[in-house]
Amino acid sequence: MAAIQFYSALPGLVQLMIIFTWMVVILIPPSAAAPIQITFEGCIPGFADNETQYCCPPKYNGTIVDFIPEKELNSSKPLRVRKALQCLSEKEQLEYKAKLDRAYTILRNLPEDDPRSLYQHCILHCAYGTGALVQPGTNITIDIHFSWLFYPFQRWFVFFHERILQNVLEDPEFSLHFWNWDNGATVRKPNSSDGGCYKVGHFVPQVYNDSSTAQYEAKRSYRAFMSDLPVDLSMIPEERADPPLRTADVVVPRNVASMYVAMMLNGSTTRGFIGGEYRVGDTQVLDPLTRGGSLEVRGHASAHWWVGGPLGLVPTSASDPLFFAHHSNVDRLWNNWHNLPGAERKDYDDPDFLNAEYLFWDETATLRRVNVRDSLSIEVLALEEVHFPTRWNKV
Ligand SMILES: *[C@@H]1O[C@H](CO)[C@@H](O)[C@H](O)[C@H]1NC(C)=O
Ligand SMILES: *[C@@H]1O[C@H](CO)[C@@H](O)[C@H](O)[C@H]1NC(C)=O
Ligand SMILES: *[C@@H]1O[C@H](CO)[C@@H](O)[C@H](O)[C@H]1NC(C)=O
Ligand SMILES: *[C@@H]1O[C@H](CO)[C@@H](O)[C@H](O)[C@H]1NC(C)=O
Ligand SMILES: *[C@@H]1O[C@H](CO)[C@@H](O)[C@H](O)[C@H]1NC(C)=O
Ligand SMILES: *[C@@H]1O[C@H](CO)[C@@H](O)[C@H](O)[C@H]1NC(C)=O
Ligand SMILES: *[C@@H]1O[C@H](CO)[C@@H](O)[C@H](O)[C@H]1NC(C)=O
Ligand SMILES: [Cu+2]
Repeated sequence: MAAIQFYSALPGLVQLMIIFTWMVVILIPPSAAAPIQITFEGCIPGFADNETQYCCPPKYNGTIVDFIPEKELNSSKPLRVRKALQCLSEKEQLEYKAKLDRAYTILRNLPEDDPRSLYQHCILHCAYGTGALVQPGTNITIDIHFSWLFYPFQRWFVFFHERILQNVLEDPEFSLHFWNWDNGATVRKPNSSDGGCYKVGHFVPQVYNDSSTAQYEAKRSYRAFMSDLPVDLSMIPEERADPPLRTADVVVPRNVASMYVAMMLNGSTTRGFIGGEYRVGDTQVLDPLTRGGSLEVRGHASAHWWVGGPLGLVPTSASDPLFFAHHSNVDRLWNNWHNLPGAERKDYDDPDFLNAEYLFWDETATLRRVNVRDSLSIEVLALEEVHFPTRWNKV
């Protein structure tokens, strides 16, 4: 109504021009849709946390090799299992802690320009998350956050990290067990069908909390070291600079509610959970709430901020080994989401989603090209993630 009154107050020619402009806008699509295909060419300094970030991947002289799961992964081998860290037996915890220590000692000691070093993991995450990478032939910066590029990127990142750990450990069965932060159940009884585990998962896993090991990060905030302060999954961005102290009695019900929103309410649709579309020509998204997926912008981001230190900031987060246990859980929850009630809980079938491509370093320091399509089934990636019973779907 207001718009019509606005038009009729204008002289006739202007009215016609406005109508013509609208016709052009309607008849000519803004750009031909195409999937984002990452290249490291043209990498520029990124920007985050009010600072320029220098995180371009190292020069690569080799050939980029497509990673094709059906060709490279042995489908007759038993699937590997990722487990909830707090539910490993004492013996398993000791063995796993020693393995992480061995692997991260190696990754920390590799030369800085070795793509498998922990340092280059951090650089790669920074490049993908601060606008250092650009769309080919343009200055349009790319960010894997706050859109449908997020979960597939993180699944591949954890996947290749796992392969690098397997390689340095010479243990092809090694799996990245997950930090089960969404599990704040305190009243469940031991149950033999889930391995008898009834421990809450909302503290920083003990295997990452031993200062004598290489998976330890001393610069995490004091919260992360406390054994009676559960992770806060419902922080908002404004609380990030100075996280409020929420004690267990307050934070546990808030976490259950937050997970319920992320997985069930806001996560009830593809758009809500996976996040919005992101195609060639689209600009970098900086605002989480415009098109970020529900779990990405809630539980996931909140846990990053709550742990704090390097993990709390995009440019440095992958320098804390806890990153990979955290993202192993995000990966699991994405998988878990498909099995929740509701017909709409499926991934996009849009070709610009399925054909989006990323680049990652593999265990031989070869640059590998992967796509979203191949990330959508964990079985294809030779993984079987534990469907650990959750509480947030019983609110
Ligand atoms: C961002 O950096 C500029 C230049 O260093 C500084 O003037 C400004 O206060 C900073 N802003 C914030 C929010 O920290
Ligand atoms: C790649 O090529 C550049 C220039 O030809 C050379 O300086 C550099 O050492 C090479 N890097 C590797 C890892 O081979
Ligand atoms: C694939 O895995 C099966 C079962 O572990 C094994 O017998 C077979 O040799 C493997 N094949 C290859 C090509 O590695
Ligand atoms: C990118 O930006 C730079 C500096 O503003 C400019 O010189 C260059 O022409 C731009 N390139 C493209 C492809 O737009
Ligand atoms: C034990 O866990 C399984 C799987 O989560 C569930 O189906 C079963 O109802 C549980 N049993 C008891 C006694 O809680
Ligand atoms: C981490 O380790 C410290 C030192 O041993 C201990 O006091 C603290 O309770 C541990 N925190 C957690 C969450 O297990
Ligand atoms: C959840 O959905 C509501 C209503 O659409 C929206 O206002 C809110 O920003 C969403 N929150 C998250 C974390 O996605
Ligand atoms: Cu993250």
